[in-house]
Amino acid sequence: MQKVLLGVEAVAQGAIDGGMSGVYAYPGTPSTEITEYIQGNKYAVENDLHRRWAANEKTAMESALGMSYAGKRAMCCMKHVGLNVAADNFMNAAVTGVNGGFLIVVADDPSMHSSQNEQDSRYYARFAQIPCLEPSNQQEAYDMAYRAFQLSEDLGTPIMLRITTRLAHSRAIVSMKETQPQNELKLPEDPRQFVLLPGIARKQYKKLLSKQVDFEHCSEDSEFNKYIDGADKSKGIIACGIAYNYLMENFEDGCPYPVVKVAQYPLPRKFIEKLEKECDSILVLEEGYPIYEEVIKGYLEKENVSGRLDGTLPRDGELNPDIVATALKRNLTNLPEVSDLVVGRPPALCVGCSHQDVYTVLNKVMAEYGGGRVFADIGCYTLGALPPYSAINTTVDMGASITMAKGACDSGLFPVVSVIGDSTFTHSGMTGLLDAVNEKTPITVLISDNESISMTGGQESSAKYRIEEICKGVGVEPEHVIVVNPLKKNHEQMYEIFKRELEYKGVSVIIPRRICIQKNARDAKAKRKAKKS
Ligand SMILES: Cc1ncc(C[n+]2csc(CCOP(=O)(O)OP(=O)(O)O)c2C)c(N)n1
Ligand code: SF4
Repeated sequence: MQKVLLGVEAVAQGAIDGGMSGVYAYPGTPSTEITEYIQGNKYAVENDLHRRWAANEKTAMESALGMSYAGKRAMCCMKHVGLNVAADNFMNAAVTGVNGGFLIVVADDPSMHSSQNEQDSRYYARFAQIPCLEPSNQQEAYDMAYRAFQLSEDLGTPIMLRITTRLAHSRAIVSMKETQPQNELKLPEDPRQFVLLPGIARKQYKKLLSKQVDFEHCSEDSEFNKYIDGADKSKGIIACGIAYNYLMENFEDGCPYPVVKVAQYPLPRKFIEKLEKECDSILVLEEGYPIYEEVIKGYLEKENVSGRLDGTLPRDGELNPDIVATALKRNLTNLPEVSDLVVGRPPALCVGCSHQDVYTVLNKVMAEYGGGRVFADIGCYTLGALPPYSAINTTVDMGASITMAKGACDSGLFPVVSVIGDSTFTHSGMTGLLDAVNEKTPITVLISDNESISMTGGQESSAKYRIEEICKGVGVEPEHVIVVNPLKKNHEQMYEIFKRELEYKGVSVIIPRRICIQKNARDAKAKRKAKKS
């Protein structure tokens, strides 16, 4: 059977057909739709595959490893910066190894379309010393997700599948395979495999090191890696992941140069050595950091290797067929004109968004102090950094609003306000709040609760209606946990509360709560649809 699928959907369908028992994930562009596809998939619903959102990427990764421990096939998905959050478990899962197949899908965002950096997750796979798959098209994304569980079980290791925005969010026809049955529950044969006490961890780590040769052989034999010969040996090309697609788009009749197509790491050494022997120079095309260009060029700076490091390709941002053509010194003619309709539109809060009311009042209060600072977080409310609000001074990573506010406050800054959303608070704000409570740090935390994870499309927030209970549980004094309704008619009351709590010499939490208007409209539409059917 064939379907037209987005790259992310191809991953989801491949995992379902590959015998997965559950997906564990926290939303983040461009990975979100993998889990959403599984949540809406008939087979996944009928067979009750695990598919509920986790509180953050670390809890997702750990739960997926737990499913693998129990012998079943588990997938964990996140955007690239999510892997920073899950890195502790990720690195250690490489040492424990797996029982049931364990697939970690990481979606990178080169050019930072909706992210704060463009880190390359292939570094993490190298760091953890585990195999990494990187599809060049949607069919490979499906095939890799389908095969990854078996590969993981055969090699006894987690497998990373790295995709990037362009592949994640474009469609192609995908041929599907027969659905594999799920694994039966089966505990690890070695009861100590997952007990990383130093004595056991040392043995497990040696095991991981001894597998490195197998990983390399596996890459050389992989159906996804290829040596494609070419008549013109003046140049040999190493094309990684989607860059292979961009390369081939340049040549209707096939590439004249020998090419090593790399879609499974570690690098297939034999192919690279052959290319090096046969060609005068080597061009490395990789989407992301120049990781393998650096490896091949080496410490001695081999001069016949080019790529992002020597300026043949730009050092940052996404690749595309035109950039590859320029690197190959091909003439770019007949490029289509970009329509006048395509203009840059800065993102903005929706008209009527509850965050607008929060910033209107906050700006009024902060103006009276002049020198204070607002430490914000990541979510729709980050748009408060732009005019007309220009209300926030920092946005760094999820959870950093409360902890950075604490540090600034420790330095003597006053007043200090933190702005965080409900989902970001439960993702990684709660622990920072505990630090502040423990030291009675005089900060005011605004948890702008729109009952939704809006920035990524309105997924269910994990602590709906329980934010105030969590804050009190962490130790914020009940009289300093205040819920307000952020509507224009309440601005005066909000102003009084904000001002009073800013003056309080301890931790205070204000929760402006009103549902995101987009989420509200979507929920109402879904209800109407359900009623009709
Ligand atoms: C570590 C990490 N994971 C995921 C994301 C993607 N992401 C950005 S903001 C956000 C959550 C926003 O929800 P919330 O804090 O409730 O704010 P809202 O958008 O609803 O206003 C997510 C999941 C990210 N930027 N970083
Ligand atoms: S999607 Fe919701 S939270 Fe985001 S700007 Fe629009 S109304 Fe506000």
